[in-house]
Formats: sequence, C-alpha cells, structure tokens
Amino acid sequence: MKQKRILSVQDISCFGKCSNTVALPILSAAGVETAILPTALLSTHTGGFTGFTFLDLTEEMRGILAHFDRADIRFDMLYTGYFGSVEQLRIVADTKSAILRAGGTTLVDPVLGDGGKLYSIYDDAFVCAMREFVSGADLITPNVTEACLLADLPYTGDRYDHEKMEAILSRLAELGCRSAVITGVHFGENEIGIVYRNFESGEKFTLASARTDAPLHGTGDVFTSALAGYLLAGFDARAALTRTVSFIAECIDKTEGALPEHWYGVKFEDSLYKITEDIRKKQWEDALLGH
Ligand code: PXL
Repeated sequence: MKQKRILSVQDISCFGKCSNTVALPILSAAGVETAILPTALLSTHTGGFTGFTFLDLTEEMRGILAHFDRADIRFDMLYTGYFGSVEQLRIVADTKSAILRAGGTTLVDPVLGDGGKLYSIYDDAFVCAMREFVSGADLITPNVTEACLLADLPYTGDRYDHEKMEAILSRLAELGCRSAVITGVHFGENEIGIVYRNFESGEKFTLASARTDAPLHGTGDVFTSALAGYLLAGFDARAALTRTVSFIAECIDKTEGALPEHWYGVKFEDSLYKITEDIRKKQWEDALLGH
C-alpha cells in the first residue's frame, strides 16, 4: 500500500504533551507521513500551567497553505485539533478541498472544552463556527462536553444516558458530519469508552475499557491521533476504534504509574509499539490474502 500522508492542524505546545507533539510520534509509529500546520505556538498547554506564552500563527497559516498549493503538496487526510480563532477555522475550511488528494478524508477533533466547561480562550462565537466547520467532516471525535456544545444541549455529566446520547447524536447528524465518535463516556462505575455512529450507513456500537479516575490532559489528542493512524492503515471504524481504545487504556495505565510527577499529560511513548505491531500484522495478513 502506498504510504499515506496526513496534515495535522493544531498548535505546538512546546511542553505538556498534546496536539502536534503527540500527533507526530503517534502517526509516525503508524507509518504515516505527517506534516503539520501549526495554529499557535505555546510554551505549554493551558490545562494546569499558568504564565504560558501564546503566539498566534493565523497569518503564517495562510502563507503555509498557499505554499503547499503552489508546490502541489496534497494529503490523504486532513486532521484538525486545537484552533486559535474563528478566522483560522475559515482559512482551513476554505482550502480543505484543494489540499486533499482525490478520496482524501477529514477527521475533526472539535476541541472546545472538557468537564462541562469551555476552554478559556473560546466563546459562543467560536462554538457556532465549530458547528459549521464540522459540516462535511468524515468523522468527528468530540468528548461529551464538546458533543453537548456542538448539539447545543445542556451538559449533564459524562455518564451514559441512552436518551440523552440519542438526542446529541441526532443533532450532530443535522450538523452534516458523516460519522461521530463520542469519547470519554462513563459506562457505570468502572468503565469508560466511546459511542460510535455512522450517520450514513447507520452502523453503531459502543466500546469500553476499565475506568480511571485521573482525567488526563491531552487524552483526546492521543486518542484521535492513534485513530487517524489506524484508519489510514486501512482498518474499518470498529477495528480502528477497538485498537485505539486498547492503546489508550495501556497509555493511561502507564501514566497512572507515573503520577503525580506526570500530571500534565499522557505517557504514551512506551505503548507506541502496539500501534506499529497492529499495523505490521495487518499488512502481513493483507499480503497473505493478496489484498
Ligand atoms: O488537548 C487540547 C489542547 C490542545 N492545545 C492546547 C490546549 C488544549 C487543551 O486545553 O490548551 C494549547
């Protein structure tokens, strides 16, 4: 299979393990050629650090995308995460079709907030702009807070509630994305997982693993990066999500063993081998079956 190429559109937080500093190693472990379009440069992420620096890169983004276009650089997947402004969402929406190769897909992690709260740099106008941005996305990966914000429904906690989840999903379908994975859903006391729905085919399932009590910053970024890697390797949604959930569970286990020093993010490095192994195994199987 020809090597896949992805564009990861999110900030660079120099320290703290999120956004592009986790997307690059995880996607590389998945064998994907990874380019970045940084939205901002921060000294650290904003989840628990104070006094961080923040350089907005909106103008640079225009220049980088224009250069990609002149140089005919195109991608198999556009993967977006943390944006700095509504204007940045517009810049990427406007160039989306030009930078994707034929058959290219869009994976949007609609980073807005967590624990029922909007992240400090965002406001209602940004949430409205994100609702528009997810329209036409092949897959979105909101956590429960973000799903409620997109659906314009009140956040009542991360606990799974069938009626509430159906209401959220039907609003997400109305926004025009093709499929959604809602992450960080609590199934009972001891399980955490995801709810998947494909709005076109109707495919749906939930997956869960043992629950941890430590809400770790950047878990969503590690999750979506691993998922992008598995999808680009050719796994279908269920197979990709099953492996992603198991990868995250191992990463979180390792992080918990390193608390409290490692409070700022997910300790994913020791588990990267799992992604490489899963993908190698699939390649061998596909080669044997003559795919
Ligand atoms: O993980 C999402 C994220 C990404 N980038 C920055 C953040 C956050 C969440 O707080 O602060 C800079």
